[in-house]
Amino acid sequence: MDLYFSPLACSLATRIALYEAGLDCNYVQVDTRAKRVADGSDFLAVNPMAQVPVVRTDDGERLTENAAILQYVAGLKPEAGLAPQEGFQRHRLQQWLAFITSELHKAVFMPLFSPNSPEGAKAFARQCAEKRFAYLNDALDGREFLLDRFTVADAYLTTVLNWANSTGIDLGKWPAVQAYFNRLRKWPSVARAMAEEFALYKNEKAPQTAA
Ligand SMILES: N[C@@H](CCC(=O)N[C@@H](CS)C(=O)NCC(=O)O)C(=O)O
Repeated sequence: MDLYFSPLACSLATRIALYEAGLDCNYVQVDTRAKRVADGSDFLAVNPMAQVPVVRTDDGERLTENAAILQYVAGLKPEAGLAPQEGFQRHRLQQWLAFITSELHKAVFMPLFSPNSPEGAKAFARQCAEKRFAYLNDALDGREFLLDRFTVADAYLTTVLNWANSTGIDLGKWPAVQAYFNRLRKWPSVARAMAEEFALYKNEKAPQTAA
C-alpha cells in the first residue's frame, strides 16, 4: 500500500492509524502547493483534487477522503480495534469522522490555513470555531477517547487539533479539549507519527542551501 502524504497535513491521521494497526506502508511525500510528488511527478495524475491523503491499495485501487481511508485502514486489521466493526458504535464513529472533516477541518481550519482566504473568511472561521469547540468540549468532558477506546476518529481529531496553535486557536478556552489533546499527543502511535512528520516538515521548510 502507498500513502501519499504531506508532513503534518490531515494525512497524518492515516499514518497514526497505520502505526496503531502495525501495518506496513510505503510513504510517498507530496508537495501540495507545487502539486508534485517527491520524485518530481505530477500529483494531479494521482489526485485531480491535488489533496492528500491518497491511498493506493495493493490491488491498485486509489482511495481519497480521510473518512473513507481511515475506515479502510481500520478494516485491514479489525483486531486492532480502530473502528467498531458493527452495531450502533459504527455509526457513532462515522458521526465523529463527519464532524471532524466538515465542522472542524473544513469549516474552521481550512480558511485559517489557506493563503488565498480573505480576512473576512478567516474571521468567520474563528467565529465558527466557538460553537464547534464548545460542542466538542461537552462531548469530551469526562471521556478518554471519542468512543470507548482509541479509534481512527481519535487519530483524525488529534491531527486536526495539532493545527490549533499555528492558526491562533487557543484550546485553553475548552479545558476538556485541551486535556484530550495533551493526553492524546503522548499516545505512542500519535507521538511517533507527529515526531517523524515534524522532522519532515522542518526539512521541507528549510531554505535550500545546496549548490
Ligand atoms: N476532503 C478531503 C480534504 C483533504 C485536504 O483538505 N487535504 C489538504 C491537506 S490537510 C490538502 O491536501 N490541501 C491541498 C489543497 O487543497 O490544495 C479529505 O477529507 O480527505
